Amino acid sequence: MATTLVHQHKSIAPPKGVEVWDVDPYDEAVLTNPLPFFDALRAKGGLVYVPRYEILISGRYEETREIFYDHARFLSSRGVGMADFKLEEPWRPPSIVLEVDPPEHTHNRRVIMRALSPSVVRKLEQDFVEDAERLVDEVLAQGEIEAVAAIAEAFPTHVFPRAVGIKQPDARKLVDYGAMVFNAVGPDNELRQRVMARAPEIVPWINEQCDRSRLTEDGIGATIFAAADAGEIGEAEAGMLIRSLLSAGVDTTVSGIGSALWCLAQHPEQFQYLRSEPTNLSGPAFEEALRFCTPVQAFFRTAGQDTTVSDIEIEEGTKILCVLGAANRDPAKFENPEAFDIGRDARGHLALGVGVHSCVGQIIARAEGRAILGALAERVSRIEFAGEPKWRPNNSMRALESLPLKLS
Ligand code: OVM
Repeated sequence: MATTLVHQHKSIAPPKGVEVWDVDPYDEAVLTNPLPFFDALRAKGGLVYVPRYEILISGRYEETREIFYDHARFLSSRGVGMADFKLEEPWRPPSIVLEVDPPEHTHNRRVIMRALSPSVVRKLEQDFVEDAERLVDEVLAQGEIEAVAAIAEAFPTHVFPRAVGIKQPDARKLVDYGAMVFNAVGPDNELRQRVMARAPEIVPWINEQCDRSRLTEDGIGATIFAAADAGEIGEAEAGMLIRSLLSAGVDTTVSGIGSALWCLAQHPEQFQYLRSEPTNLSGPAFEEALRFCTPVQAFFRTAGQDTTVSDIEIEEGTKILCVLGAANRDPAKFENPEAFDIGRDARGHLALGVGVHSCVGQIIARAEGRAILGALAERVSRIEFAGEPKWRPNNSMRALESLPLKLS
């Protein structure tokens, strides 16, 4: 029997004791200015029910961490977006690392983990630093720049595809695919439909890059195909893991670096502090930017069984939106969370998730962040706004549309 799913997932009634909040977390005004939503969400309880989507939302640190950490009760295999893959056909073949549970997840993740290991990234890091220094010299010579294009997009789209071993990278297609992937986890709203309309020009190109013939023999991609040669995974799976690198490795770091620049422009005293010790503080500065302006604002999990969180009864099939950006500003976890303070201990933030699905590329992401912030701190004496920054609405990613800066 064919049933129409109103919300792309099972219909769920509000659990006893949770506040019902008629908010639209996907309203463009919320997506581009999420802080008031975060505060209200945490104030209303550990879980809140949103009738227009029949979902639960979690915005406090403790509950968000509990749900994200417990992959056995809160599944990824039914999709990390609003659509339940058990009931709706996904827009693309599911990721074999993001949209899967253990034990398959464990097996596939191990292959990528090895390809992105600390020793691999250590070898890349010197190149990242040199590229960052070259880029900073270039933008410094221009004086006024639009920093989303000139730094936030330029840097990751240069260093990451090269590290993967993409022979013919196309920065625009990589960034636009990221926009599709991260908008796809939202409801089927206008925003999602607008980016999905471009799938025919972007998806085939992405899929082509996942073929072994498109990859160099010395990159991260080649290491993944070596696991196929060793019989650990199939050739098709290796290609799917390349797709994961291209899905998760570009927009995330573009957003993280852009937001870090925005934070430093807004807090000149923090940039001066960073300049006092670029080597020691570029890591903590990037970490604090991840907490303060969390790139992946929210992912869903699906309750695989009837369960409880903070005494709230959750029915099997419930979609729970875990708002990592709100959890990262929870005063119960972070002292004075509304202060951007690169001297704080930001560890424990949920920007890179927690548990078995935590960001598998975090070592390389951090190396990129440190390289660019370190180069800025070494070469630039002041970062100022040269116009109004604009945020770009996205169903899961906090990202800038434009960031006019003056560097001196
Ligand atoms: C993937 C992937 C992994 C992490 C994040 C992501 C939605 C995608 O494996 O395709 O963004």
